[in-house]
Amino acid sequence: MNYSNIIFKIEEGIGTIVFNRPKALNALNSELLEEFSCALEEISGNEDIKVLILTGAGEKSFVAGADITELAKFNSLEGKIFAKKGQSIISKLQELPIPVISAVNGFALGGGSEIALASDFIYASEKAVFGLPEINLGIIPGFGGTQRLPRLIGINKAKEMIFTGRMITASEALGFGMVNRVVVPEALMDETIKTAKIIASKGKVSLRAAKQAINGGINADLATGCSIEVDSFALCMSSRDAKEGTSAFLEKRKADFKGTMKD
Ligand code: CO8
Repeated sequence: MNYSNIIFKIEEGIGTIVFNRPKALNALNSELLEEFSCALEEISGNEDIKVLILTGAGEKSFVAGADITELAKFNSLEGKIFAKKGQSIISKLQELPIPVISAVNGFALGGGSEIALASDFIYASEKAVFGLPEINLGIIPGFGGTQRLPRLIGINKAKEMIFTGRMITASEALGFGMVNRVVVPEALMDETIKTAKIIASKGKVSLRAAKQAINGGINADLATGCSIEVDSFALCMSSRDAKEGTSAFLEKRKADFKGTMKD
C-alpha cells in the first residue's frame, strides 16, 4: 500500500511508523487509521522486523487525538463504528508479537495517548504533553483509554486526568509511571533507536514469549499468569534461540540469535 498519512520504514530490523499529518498535529482521521492498520498487518507478516517504533512528524505533536473535524459530524452509530474500528486497530497494535516503543515527541492527546498506552513502553521528549481531554468535547476516551490508563497509573490518578481533561507534562508522566524515560527533544529518536537495537539483538522467540506472558498474565490472577509463564518458558526451551543462548554463554561467545524454533 502507498502511504500518505504515515511514513513507514524498516532499517536494520527496526520498523518505524511516523504519524504524518503535521498541519493537523497528526490527528487521527479515517484515512490515517486505515493506513496505520495496513502497516500493522504488514509488520505482523514480516519476520525481519524485530522492534517497532511509533512517533509523530514535526516538532509539536505525536498525535493530537482523533480528528475533531470528523468526530464532530458523527451520530451515535457512526461514533460506535469509529470507536470499534479504532479499538480493533489499537488491539492489533498491542497484540503485535514484537516489542513496540512509542517515542512521544509532543502532544499525545486522546487517541494519541491511547496509542502510546497500547505500546509496550514510552520514551518522551521533555516537550511531550499527555492527556485525555475528551471530557472537554463532551465525550470520553474511546480507544481504550478508560481501561489502559487506570491499569497503568492507578485508578485515582486516571480518574483525575479523565474527569478534568488536564494535560500533564513529560516529567509528571514519568512520575506517574506512564513514561519510562524523558530526554531532550534532540535525543529522543537516538535514545529510542539505541534501546530498539538492544532489543533487536535478542532472540525473537524469547521476546515474543516474554511479551505474551506479560500481556496474557497482567489481567489474570497470579496463578493463571504463572501458568501462562510456564507455557511460554517451555516454548522458549524448545527453540533454537535457547540452545544458541545457553551454548554461547558456556562457550564464552556472543549469541547469534536467528529467531527460529528450529535450525
Ligand atoms: N483534530 C483535528 N484538528 C486538530 C486536532 C484534532 N484533534 N488537534 C489540532 N488540530 C489542528 C487545529 O485545528 C489547527 O488547525 P488549523 O491550523 O487549520 O487551525 C492545527 O491542528 C494546529 O492546532 P492549534 O492551532 O490548536 O495549536 P495549539 O498549539 O494552539 O494547540 C492543542 C495545540 C492544545 C493540541 C490543540 O490543538 C488541541 O486542544 N487539540 C485538540 C486535542 C484534543 O481534544 N484531542 C482529543 C480528541 S478526541 C479523541 O482523541 C477521542 C479518541 C477516541 C474516539 C472514539 C470515537 C468515537
